[in-house]
Amino acid sequence: MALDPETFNQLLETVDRYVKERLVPHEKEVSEKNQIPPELVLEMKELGLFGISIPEKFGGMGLTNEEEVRLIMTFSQTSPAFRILWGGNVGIGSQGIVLDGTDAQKQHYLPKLASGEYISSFALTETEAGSDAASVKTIAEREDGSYVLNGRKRFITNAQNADIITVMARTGDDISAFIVEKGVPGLSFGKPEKKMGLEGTHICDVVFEDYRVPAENLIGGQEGLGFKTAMKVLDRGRMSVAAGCVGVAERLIEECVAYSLERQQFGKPIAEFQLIQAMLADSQTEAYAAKTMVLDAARKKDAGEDIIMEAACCKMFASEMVGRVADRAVQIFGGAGYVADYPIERFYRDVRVYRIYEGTTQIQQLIIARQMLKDKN
Ligand code: COS
Repeated sequence: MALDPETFNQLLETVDRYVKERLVPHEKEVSEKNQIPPELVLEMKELGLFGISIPEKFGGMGLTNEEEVRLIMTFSQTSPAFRILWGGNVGIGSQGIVLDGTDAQKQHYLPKLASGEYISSFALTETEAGSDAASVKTIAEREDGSYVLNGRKRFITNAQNADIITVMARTGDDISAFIVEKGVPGLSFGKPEKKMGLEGTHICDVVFEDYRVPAENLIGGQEGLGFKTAMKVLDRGRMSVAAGCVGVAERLIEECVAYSLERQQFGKPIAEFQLIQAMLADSQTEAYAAKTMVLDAARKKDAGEDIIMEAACCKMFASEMVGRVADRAVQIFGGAGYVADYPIERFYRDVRVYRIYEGTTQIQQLIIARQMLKDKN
């Protein structure tokens, strides 16, 4: 454990209190204004959330994988938009540098990411690349001491707010990863996309037109490492997404229990009807199964094991699970689950993307089966 158990439990209690007292009351406003209030962003920076996965020597908390998923589960009992704000820095935005960056890259960028001074983002997806990660067309050509980037990235979360973006681009036949800074000519953004849910989180295209990135921003200082960097980053990101799904499911279950005890039909609370109880029990069982899986995979990773297959299992099961839990929540709330005055309708829309981003369910199935069959034939 990076923290002693008592300190870690205090951190979880602080996060739990913060979520309930500060974030839950702002969920509706964030959804309606499509913006997280700046004072909440500041508070989340002060809590150290942006740096939970960054080593202590670079100013982060350096949590173990188990601690990290437990913290994410606790934090995620609110709108996913709040986690996505700092989740970029913790997961896919910073991990390319943590895992494969040069010492100079780590020293320069990680303290800024850990404090939240820099917001980061991850740009792999293009019109013809996403699930097929190896087919990126954005090109990086070496010229003097720089690389010149040309291409268009698609649906990139947090891109417009980001100070740095990890960009996958083609250097000859291989893919390389670059740390791209904002405020340099040649970088522009597409229109903010109107999404099904996740208000408060923004996605847009990122366009490179003769954008010059210094050669020292090539992650790892060597061409051709980018594909594996992206794959390793996504393994880690999938654990965070799975932990986020568990947190949201637990919140939805809590809402369902409270509502079914309060809502009266046929002269008694609907919680007394066995058909409602069956839905509660199914949701509880599935959330518990997902939680157990995520904790097990995180512990394996802490023990130094390869968890490519487990991360994909967790992402697939937890994202499908939270979809079913949200669907049952709408059913238990009935009409109140379908109108926007109650939070269920919002969560139902928000969680749909979990089955898509950071690798669709179908991509996870492919990864799981490949790992199962590897070296067997
Ligand atoms: N960790 C480390 N290395 C990995 C890896 C991982 N998780 N996955 C693959 N690699 C390595 C392989 O070992 C292989 O190395 P060698 O060339 O040394 O043998 C190399 O990377 C190429 O791997 P592979 O042949 O499996 O590449 P594919 O193009 O067939 O990959 C999948 C196919 C589906 C696995 C890949 O494209 C993928 O994960 N796609 C989903 C990406 C995604 O999540 N996109 C969502 C948008 S980004 S938020």
